Amino acid sequence: MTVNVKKSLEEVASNFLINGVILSCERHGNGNVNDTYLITCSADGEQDRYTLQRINHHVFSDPEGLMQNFEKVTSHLLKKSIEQNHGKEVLCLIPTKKGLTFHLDGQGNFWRMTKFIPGGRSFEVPENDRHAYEAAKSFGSFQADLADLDASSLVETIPDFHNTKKRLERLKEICEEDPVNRLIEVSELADFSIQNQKIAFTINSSDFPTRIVHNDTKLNNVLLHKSTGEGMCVVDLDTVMPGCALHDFGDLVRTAASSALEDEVDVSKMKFLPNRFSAILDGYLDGSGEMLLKEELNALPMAPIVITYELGVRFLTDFLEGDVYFKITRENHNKHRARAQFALVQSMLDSFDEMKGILEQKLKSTGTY
Ligand code: GN1
Ligand code: MG
Repeated sequence: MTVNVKKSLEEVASNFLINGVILSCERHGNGNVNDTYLITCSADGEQDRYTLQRINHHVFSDPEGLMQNFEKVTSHLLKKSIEQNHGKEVLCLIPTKKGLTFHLDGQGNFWRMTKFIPGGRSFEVPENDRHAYEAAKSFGSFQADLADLDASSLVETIPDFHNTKKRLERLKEICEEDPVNRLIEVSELADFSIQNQKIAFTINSSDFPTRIVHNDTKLNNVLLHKSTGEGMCVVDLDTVMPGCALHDFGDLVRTAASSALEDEVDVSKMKFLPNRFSAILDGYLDGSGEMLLKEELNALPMAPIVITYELGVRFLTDFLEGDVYFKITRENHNKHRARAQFALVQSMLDSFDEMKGILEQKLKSTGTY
């Protein structure tokens, strides 16, 4: 980070109600959309840390609505945490000196700050089944805790976010246009998406209850305790809005029950891990309690296939558009991501009967069927 960038970040940070002198400012996390920084301050001989984020307003067109959601959701979660005394952390917003939840800088960028949560760590891959279980339990109880918040009070921060059919339509359009002449490089991936297009029609949100869900439940969007592995805090709340519980379950399976990272170049390494799926299922069912209806439970094995296919379609679309949405850190990054996702879809399809069997066994043993 250059001295000038550091200076301008310190200038942004100084608009928030923080104590003391800013000691350092570093890039933080691996988000593909927003920019995140860790700010360390010194006050009265102690060090305080904060997370500063620039909201990507090209992706989130209504940052003010988004911040209203953020406030409503975190206040509700905090109330639940106090009532239930469950000891889980909730993201805590630091207001600006003007008393607002965000700071708008001179270039039209929206910034927010939260207290840094010490002791937590985010993982790209679970180190063991316990991590997978704990992450799933955290997302399950996140949904359950929000079940009594009025969904209609939240803004839809990205319309049609998990409308897989629309995502596929967009891919088809961009294949027709091929604006940066890249289709020739990914024709096999485009073929895969068409040959498997029925996946996009299997889970329609309108066939399931509308719930407040997270919508971006990658493993790295939950903090686990760095030594015990216990779920500590669900983070990255920008897409929390009315939606379908199945997408949250599916996206966690996509990222936590695969043998390689979502952008793995060597696709022979990309395999679905049924044991991890089983641990995620246990955690999710324990966390969400009695909340899920029978039709939601029955669709759980299909959900990871849908969301992994959807991500493959989104990455491929972005590659064909010229890398305009997801941050890339290397050439062909979105192509590699799409290829890895479709390899994972294939591996999940091969294991679909096994997934259904695992679910059936669990529901039988808990007397749910
Ligand atoms: C983005 O920013 P991050 O990494 O938490 C994206 C998700 C994708 C994910 C894929 C708002 O999430 O939908 O699943 O990348 N977020 C948005 O890595 O599009
Ligand atoms: Mg994130």
